Amino acid sequence: STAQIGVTGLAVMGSNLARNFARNGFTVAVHNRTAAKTRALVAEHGDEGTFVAAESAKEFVDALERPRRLIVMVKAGEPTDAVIDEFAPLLEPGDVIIDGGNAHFEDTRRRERQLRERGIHFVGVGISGGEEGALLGPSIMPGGSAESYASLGPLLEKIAAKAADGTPCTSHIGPDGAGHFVKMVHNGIEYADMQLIAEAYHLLRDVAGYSPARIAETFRAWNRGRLDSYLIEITAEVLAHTDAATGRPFVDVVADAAEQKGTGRWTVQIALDLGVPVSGIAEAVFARSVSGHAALRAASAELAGPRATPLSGAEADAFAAQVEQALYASKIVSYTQGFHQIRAGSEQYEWGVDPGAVAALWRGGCIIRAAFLDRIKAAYDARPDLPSLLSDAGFAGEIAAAQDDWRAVLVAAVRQGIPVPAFAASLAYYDALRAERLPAALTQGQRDFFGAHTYRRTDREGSFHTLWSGDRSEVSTD
Ligand code: NBP
Repeated sequence: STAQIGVTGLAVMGSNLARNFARNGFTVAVHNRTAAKTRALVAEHGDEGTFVAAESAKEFVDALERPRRLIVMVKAGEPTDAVIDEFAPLLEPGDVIIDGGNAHFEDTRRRERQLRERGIHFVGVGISGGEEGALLGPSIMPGGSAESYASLGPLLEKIAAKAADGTPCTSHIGPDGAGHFVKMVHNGIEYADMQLIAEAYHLLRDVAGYSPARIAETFRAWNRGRLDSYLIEITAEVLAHTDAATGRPFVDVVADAAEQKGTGRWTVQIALDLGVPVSGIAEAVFARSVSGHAALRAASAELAGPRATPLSGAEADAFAAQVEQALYASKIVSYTQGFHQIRAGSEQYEWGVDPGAVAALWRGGCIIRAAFLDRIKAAYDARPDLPSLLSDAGFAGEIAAAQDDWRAVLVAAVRQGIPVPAFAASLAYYDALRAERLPAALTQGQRDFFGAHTYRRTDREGSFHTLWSGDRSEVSTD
């Protein structure tokens, strides 16, 4: 028993994670259901560090130092349960099973509960950064007992990405499902970020009249400013790419139907359960869904509406600058909504998640890594009980400065018939929060009318009902 850590499940993520541990000086036990993959990993990458190849579950468990730390990197869902069921009987109290897959946090809560009864720590770890991140340094979001983090944390800190200031992009998020929950919201924010960028692209293309190459340049320039982020960087790469077969811009030969694996959908489903308005993320999920409805779109192609007339010259450039403002303001709103969801989840499940620490560990390794996250960390460090990111004076000031352009971009989009659901939802959220009175008063009146659902008044305590089908007098219902 010499290995400090074990990885079972050696598809792309597991192999790369195992190699990352080995390259950082850890002895890594490796195991896969199909043993040929284990042998292939060691044959191809054995020189990168010290691997202990295990063919059977028993061999794997025996290779691990006690308390054992074993990472499960198999397909999320039933395969994860199958692997846990296989390994748990071979383990001893104090051992730690780590699920690095994209599990639903409710599954993680269930598995943690079941294993805790046997004295085994179960750590649900959200890992972001894709294949390359797993190998070179991902952002790691571990949820589980403090005791298990004490044992596991130092290893994770070693293999995690490092932020610009050198801090590892991992820290203990909270108990049981907290890590997978935060990873889920990360993915929801990723969906919103991607949709906002897509809408900006659409506007630059059809309203500013820019070519894909020109838009790539524009994103490169934005990436040198406050929008500096991995997603903006790769957007420029994708837009600058030419299809070898046709010589056309790559973005023009790809089918315009976006797919999804489901973590964005989970974010919205859970937000609905928690009652948290994550409208930007929801619009991003629905936008992918709309794009995929080929028959519906084909049947709607003749619907009336304006065709965009592109601008040119200085007008186009001025519009592009406004789009940058709209994109930045909308991005602040989607992070505001995502952090609200994290706070709500943390309260619901009593996780004690530190939002500033979450912002800190998203600064490197993950898909939404961005210079902007330093600002979010600073906002929460200054005021850990910040009710909303929009209550931070810095962000509020930036939105105040951006909002005229933000509104102008939406006006242009609406006039020219360009769908911008995430931009529009973000602005609507902002305006709803700042409104002195919302039409929700009318909604309450309607609910009282048809269902006697009662309402509260602005001038008196208590709950009331109007006798709508009688003499319309008001009765107190307390
Ligand atoms: P996959 O999700 O494709 O899973 C393949 C692995 O699962 C193989 O090792 C396979 O073993 C094993 N497996 C299956 Br399938 N059923 C099994 C069972 N019943 N018992 C034992 N092993 C079983 O691999 P991946 O793309 O590397 O992803 C691993 C996890 O990481 C997933 O949960 C994924 O959602 C998550 N994740 C992926 C990314 C990414 O960028 N791909 C990023 C972040 C997180 P076999 O070789 O014997 O078939």
